[in-house]
Amino acid sequence: MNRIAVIREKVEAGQRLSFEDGLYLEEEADLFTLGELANIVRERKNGNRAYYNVNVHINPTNVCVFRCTFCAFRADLKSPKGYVMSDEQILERAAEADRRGATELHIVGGLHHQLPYEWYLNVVRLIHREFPRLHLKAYTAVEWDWFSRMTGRPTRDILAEFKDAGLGSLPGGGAEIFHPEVRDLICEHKADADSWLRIHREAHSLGLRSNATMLYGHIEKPWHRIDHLCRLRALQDETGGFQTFIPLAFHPDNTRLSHLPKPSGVTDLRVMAISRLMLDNFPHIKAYWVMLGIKTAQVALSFGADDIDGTVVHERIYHDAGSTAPQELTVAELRRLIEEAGRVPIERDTLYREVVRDNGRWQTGRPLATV
Ligand code: V47
Repeated sequence: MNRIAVIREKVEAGQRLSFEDGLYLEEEADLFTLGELANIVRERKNGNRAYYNVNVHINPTNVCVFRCTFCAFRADLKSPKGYVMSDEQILERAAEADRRGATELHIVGGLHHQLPYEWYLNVVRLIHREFPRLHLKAYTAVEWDWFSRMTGRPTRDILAEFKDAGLGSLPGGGAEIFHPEVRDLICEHKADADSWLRIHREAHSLGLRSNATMLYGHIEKPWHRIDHLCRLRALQDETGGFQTFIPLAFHPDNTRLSHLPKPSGVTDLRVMAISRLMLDNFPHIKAYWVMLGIKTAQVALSFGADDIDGTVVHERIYHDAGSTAPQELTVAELRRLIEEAGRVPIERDTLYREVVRDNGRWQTGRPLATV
């Protein structure tokens, strides 16, 4: 039997693919075979459903001590582009999210040279006090590592303190590519792979769920991507705390890697499918439409993805790096994209519970209680 037939048998039997299988898929498999195999796993895990949510992004500051080569969002302390949102601006954004019926606020930003630990804690505390129903998916492992460096306190204690203040879960950013051969070249100073993984392990042990990402299409080789996926899979075996994996396509505009081409649509779909196949213990794979563009995100629903993220609004990280996707999609647009792809749209909250809406009110699960 040839190699792809062996891999097909494994996928059909629900058996785990090895590192070598992953590398073979990267280097030898054609796009349609990848899509077909990934779709088997996608439909086994999530049927014909495709999830979206109603969310709003907030990036409280873009000032950052680090200079990751792929980032167009960050600003130096004294740069005219740098900003720090006031408490009033932060609360107004949360109020906007609430008015829009959002169930989630996605909060990430820079590691400011001068803002103290308490400022970051206050962002969560402030919003949670005023809008306790909004799920706060806040701060990447890189930020948690920074808080620990600033205070000298263990990340686990910090996570516990934020949880008490209203933290709901962790987004998946900051993972980039774990292997030091790549990581040391694109983001030398920030949290390394072991720290990223340790922080997610600690979050899971505190009962917090989290997401994971991989930034691809820059200087990494296919085997770095497979290594990255295998490391995530190993941690998920241990904790089961990851909800969704989001492959992030590199956008080169306005970055120090602007000489590199953008990954092609074919690469986007191949990485999506291989991620679905390798991460056999992740319940969800997200096609983040802001990063992929709407058209590729729609097609990705047949290449392993079962989620397209949400309404988003106010996204900056990708738009600063040249994303031509709109700033926002309405719920009607999200549902139409999903239906046109032959899937059944389901609104979820951050923890993948179905959201039921009635007359502008929302509730997770049934029956719908009055709010
Ligand atoms: O960690 C930064 C990436 C990430 C660029 O958890 C870039 O639900 C491409 O993690 N080109 C932040 N990528 C975004 C992120 C995320 C997004 C949506 C949903 C979730 C979730 C998480 O964005 C960074 C980095 O890997 N990034 N600059 C760029 N020029």
